Amino acid sequence: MTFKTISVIGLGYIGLPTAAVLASRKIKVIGVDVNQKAVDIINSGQIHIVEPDLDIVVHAAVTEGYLRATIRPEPADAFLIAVPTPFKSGPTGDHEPDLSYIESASRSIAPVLKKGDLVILESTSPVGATEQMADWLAEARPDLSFPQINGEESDIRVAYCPERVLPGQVLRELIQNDRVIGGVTQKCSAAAIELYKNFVLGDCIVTNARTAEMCKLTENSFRDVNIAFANELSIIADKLKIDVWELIRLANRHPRVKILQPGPGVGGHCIAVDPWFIVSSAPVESKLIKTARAVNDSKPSWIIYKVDEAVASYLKENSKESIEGVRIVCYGLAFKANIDDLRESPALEIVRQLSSKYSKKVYVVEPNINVLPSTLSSVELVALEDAQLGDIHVMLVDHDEFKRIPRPVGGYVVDGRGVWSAN
Ligand code: SAJ
Repeated sequence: MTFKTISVIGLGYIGLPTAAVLASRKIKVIGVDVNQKAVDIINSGQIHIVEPDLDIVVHAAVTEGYLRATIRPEPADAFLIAVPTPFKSGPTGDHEPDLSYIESASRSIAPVLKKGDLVILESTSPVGATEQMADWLAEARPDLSFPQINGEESDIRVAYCPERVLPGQVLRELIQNDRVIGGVTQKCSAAAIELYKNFVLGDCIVTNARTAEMCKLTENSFRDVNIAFANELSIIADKLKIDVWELIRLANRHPRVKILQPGPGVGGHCIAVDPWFIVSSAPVESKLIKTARAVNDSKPSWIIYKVDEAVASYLKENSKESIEGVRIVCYGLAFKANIDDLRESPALEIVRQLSSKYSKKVYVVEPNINVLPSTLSSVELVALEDAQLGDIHVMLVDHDEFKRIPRPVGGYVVDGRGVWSAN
């Protein structure tokens, strides 16, 4: 089976790099997105998201004629679905996965499906989503046979293959990471392997769709639980007057201990979301996973509490100062180091809350952005060189630029990332 034309549905942080990499292998790629603006930007050879080097690959793919974007699905030999799976909104939707984007993507490709086509779901999904997607396709196309009903002899092949790339390193990891391939049948897996082998240098390991879905959720939950351990440890260490960064460095000298780094909370659109998909499928059984979420979600409030403590100490020491005069400088807004992505960023939330508490006296240094989001209207964006004006210094993101500056002298420090840890 050769794939002459591959369609990627959803041209976001995963879909666009995947489409561009496939096109760079001289395969005709049709990218589909409901956002006309994104489609126009891509067709002009540019990109609407931030990811190192992606602009170069997309520009080459579009100008060489291998990648084209559209809002309406067209016939292809394979369809790769990479659309969001957010939480349901509304009072009953708390932390329940919303599969409506997958449903509408499936229903939009159904009319152009033909015998022999492969459909792969890449979106992070709760267990059972691939079977559900295959059912939506079958419902829309009763004239075609599908593997969940007709097994190996089906007209259409269906598989789940989660993306596992790290934002900031997407192009490298897309090619080098191993892929877990969960076909609905073995022939479905074999077809999916053939597709990925066009650009994946890592191993393609076969399992069933449910295990592949759970594998992706497990990876991100593993990280969340381990970060929660580090975050809890940081609060315990603070209470016991121990430097948690030194403590972790020492404990990690043990050959079988590898503690992650505490921070101001867990941000981004994956690690703070995906564990809930396990919890919603097995709420009674997922005790540890649920607790880890609570620990990580509570960390921003703890940082704010530490800032309040620092402000109180500062005012005690400087009795002539008033609370209105205290200047708080926050370092970083992004959800992690060396990126400009503010989505679900704990740093952003901390700065927002501090600015409503200590109005007009909160400053932020964020070398990766030029304009502050509208939620921070009373916050001032300042250059790193101006940061010394602060009375309280709050380290929120370990950007490389911040690692190069010494711990501020004469001010109070709340170091949420261990950048200024003594050892
Ligand atoms: N964080 C810590 N301490 C750490 C590591 C991370 O506080 O020791 C924080 C970060 O600051 C950030 C959050 O966790 O706020 C998430 O950052 P991350 O680098 O752990 O992960 P993401 O969200 O950028 O990407 C993750 C990756 N998953 C794993 O490493 C298991 C990536 O491989 C996935 O493809 C991605 O989620 C995804 O799309 O699901």
